[in-house]
Amino acid sequence: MTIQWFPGHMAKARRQVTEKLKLVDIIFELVDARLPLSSRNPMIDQVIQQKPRLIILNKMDMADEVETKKWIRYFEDQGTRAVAINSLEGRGLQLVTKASKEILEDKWNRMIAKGIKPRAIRAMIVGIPNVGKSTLINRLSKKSLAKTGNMPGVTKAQQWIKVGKEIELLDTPGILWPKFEDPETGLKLAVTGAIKDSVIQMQELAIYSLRFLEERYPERMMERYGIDHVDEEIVNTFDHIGKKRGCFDQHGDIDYETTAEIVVRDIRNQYLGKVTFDYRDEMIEKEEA
Ligand SMILES: Nc1nc2c(ncn2[C@@H]2O[C@H](COP(=O)(O)OP(=O)(O)OP(=O)(O)O)[C@@H](O)[C@H]2O)c(=O)[nH]1
Ligand SMILES: [Mg+2]
Repeated sequence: MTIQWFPGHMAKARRQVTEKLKLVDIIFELVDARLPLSSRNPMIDQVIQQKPRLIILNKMDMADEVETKKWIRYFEDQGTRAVAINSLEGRGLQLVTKASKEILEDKWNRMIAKGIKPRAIRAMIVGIPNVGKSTLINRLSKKSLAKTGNMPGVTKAQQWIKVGKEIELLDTPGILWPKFEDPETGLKLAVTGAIKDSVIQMQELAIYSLRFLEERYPERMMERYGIDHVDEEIVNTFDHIGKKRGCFDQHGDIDYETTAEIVVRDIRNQYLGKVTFDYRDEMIEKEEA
């Protein structure tokens, strides 16, 4: 699937993040735990430069737990701290505070040694659309007693949210668009809801999803649809699922578009369980090749 964002849009978003960079001590890079690599903005390193960073794998409740652990290790092996959380239910939030303090410990100690009074850590969330930035901000702000007012020396309109005593979070996240030359990345982003359905070819997405399930989770596919493989003639598979789920048009034929929508919706609604689309071992192999 090839989807193009407007380059102007992307440049503007990038500029907004760059402008706020100097206000914060640390970046919370939010990624989708179901696709920890594919949901990153490929320019992220250039955008945030040397700023300390914590990678937050959000929506961990929807992802394959074994893979999530592997991905955390992958990022940490690369020298970047990473934690997994569920913003919707507020799970793992204390890890964010703990990791942030550890990442900035040296810097804080240096400040204290110079006689500078320690202050709260200032952070900004960045991430692609729909990754859960607003949910995390709301979750963190609910825990806090009050929003802090404008801070002297920074943009007047800038609002900060107090997270416990130790962190202050910028109330507006930075949106970084995903960009992808690899069509599979587009499909992964589409199936997890990072791309508007109006620009998605639903049947193509359903075919990708079924092939993925066949490869990774055939037993769950069996349970849901009564098949453990995708037919070489893809229409046969659509016919089977369509019939099972009663997707007929007014002539009594299988409605392929509705069948496709059902498959994609089933995955998004977790009827096929916790699913990770970025497989670490496979992606590292690809990277190394
Ligand atoms: N299951 C689950 N759903 C989540 C989690 N975090 C966010 N969501 C859902 O993901 C969807 C998108 O969340 P938002 O917080 O609006 O995402 P966003 O990054 O602010 O999106 P934009 O503002 O469009 O850039 C919502 O339906 C949330 O309920 C999570 O940890 N687990
Ligand atoms: Mg939002």
